[in-house]
Amino acid sequence: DEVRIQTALLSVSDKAGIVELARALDEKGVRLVSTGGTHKALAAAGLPVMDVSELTGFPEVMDGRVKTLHPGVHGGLLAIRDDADHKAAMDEHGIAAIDLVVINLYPFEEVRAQGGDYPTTVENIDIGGPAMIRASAKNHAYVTIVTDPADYSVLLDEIANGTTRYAFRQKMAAKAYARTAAYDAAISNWFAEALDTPMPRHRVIGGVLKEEMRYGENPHQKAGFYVTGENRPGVATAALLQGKQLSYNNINDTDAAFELVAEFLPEKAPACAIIKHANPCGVATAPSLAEAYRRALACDSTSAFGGIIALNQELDAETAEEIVKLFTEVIIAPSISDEAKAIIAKKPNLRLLAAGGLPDPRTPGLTAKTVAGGFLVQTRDNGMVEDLELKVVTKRAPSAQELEDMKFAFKVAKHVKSNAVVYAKDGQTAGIGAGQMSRVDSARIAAIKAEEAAKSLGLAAPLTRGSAVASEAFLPFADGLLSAIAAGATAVIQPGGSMRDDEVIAAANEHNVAMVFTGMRHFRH
Ligand code: 93A
Repeated sequence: DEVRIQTALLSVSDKAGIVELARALDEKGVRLVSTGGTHKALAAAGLPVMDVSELTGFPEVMDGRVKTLHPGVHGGLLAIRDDADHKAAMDEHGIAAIDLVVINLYPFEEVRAQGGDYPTTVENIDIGGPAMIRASAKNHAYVTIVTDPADYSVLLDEIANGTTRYAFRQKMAAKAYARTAAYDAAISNWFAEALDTPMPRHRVIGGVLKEEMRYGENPHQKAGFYVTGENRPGVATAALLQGKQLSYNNINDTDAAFELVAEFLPEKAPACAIIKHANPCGVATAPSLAEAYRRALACDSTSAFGGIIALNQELDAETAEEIVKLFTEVIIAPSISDEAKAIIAKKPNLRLLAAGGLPDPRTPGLTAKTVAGGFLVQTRDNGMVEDLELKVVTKRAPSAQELEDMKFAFKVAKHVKSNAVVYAKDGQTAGIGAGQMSRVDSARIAAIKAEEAAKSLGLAAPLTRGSAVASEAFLPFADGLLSAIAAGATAVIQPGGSMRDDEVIAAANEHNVAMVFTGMRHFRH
């Protein structure tokens, strides 16, 4: 099953490493054929290389739109080498066998991510490249296809004796189809965006494996991290500066933390979110980042142990000093100062991620969830309280401070598993109730957490006293409201829209509580 590599066709947009690869192939006596730009680069390096138009007897035309789309190329890729008819066709038409194909495609994904204009993006849809990749991969019985510059060294190891093995060609063929599928998925997603139809019949959803994890949510499960190339700064694009590889749960929680903290604009105030099991156990804004961390921690310092910390701006030395006092699994921030890096380095197991920016909470994008036999897809919950028309429904309107706390609490509630009840005061969560089947239970749990926090901080009264409370979905009855009032809330924010809104409003008025309706729900399951 070994195939000797005699002729290689190299056609790459990303020219990194191609001269070195071509030189190594040349030294093995491999004949090199190449397209315009690649040919130029190789010839400039003094390598003997044939232009593909020499091979086809047809020039590159139409600004390179047609350069390899020719039977002289595709016949050489697709011919079954030991089939008499195929051989006869090759002889008759002067088609030469191509044994190795090295291609990377026009950078459609990069151009799209950089917001290229429409015609530029269209021009970056590669046609000839995917055609050659798919032809070579189909004929992997004879042809070796390389689509990733990271595989150049793997290839050179493989062909140490001048041949490739079937198992290798098969593996590379599988990778090649994943590449063309992901490429077409990116084009399909771009069209969905351009047409503003996020859920059309013809959209393909796909991603490529970024890394395999040691295990999944539990040690007996396998797991991989696939990326869609959306180029949203986040856990998918973040650089791991130190610490062990991220686990499945780390990635899930880090994403939850970073998407939450990104709701708070860095130019408004430093913010910190601490996450456990994908739910926040404390969120705060403050004049300094270190203070934001301390206040987020104060909400539930017990749960924060072994948690995941997300920051909405550069991690500085002061905050790093605070964070290393407690056991933390992961920190993610847009960037990390050099002093902070040095401080975190004292905890070598702590995973430190620099994301290079914050994910834009208003980006549409998609989320997916599997069900038995399929998966559900929806656009991201990109609603933001700043964009909503808030309606005061009680006799008493909220004070400016109450309104700020309401918005803060509602933002956090959006990132808490339903049913979610969040108390907040002075830009700091006071108590969070998550994931209960009954909303009243969530409200009670949030109040209990606040009392515990008050005890551990030595406060005379829990922070819920005089707080704003948010419910991510409407309060169906007055009971939830009454338990929040009992905990000390003076202002309530909720979507509204229950059949019993009147009862709930009446109860609020009776207790002189201010309530606003957002008109938008934030279920999260
Ligand atoms: O414009 S294409 O769709 N038409 C072609 O016939 C074709 N052949 C190769 N794009 C084509 N390619 C692509 O050109 C390759 O996939 C590669 O990305 C690029 C290399 O071009 P050059 O060697 O001229 O820089």
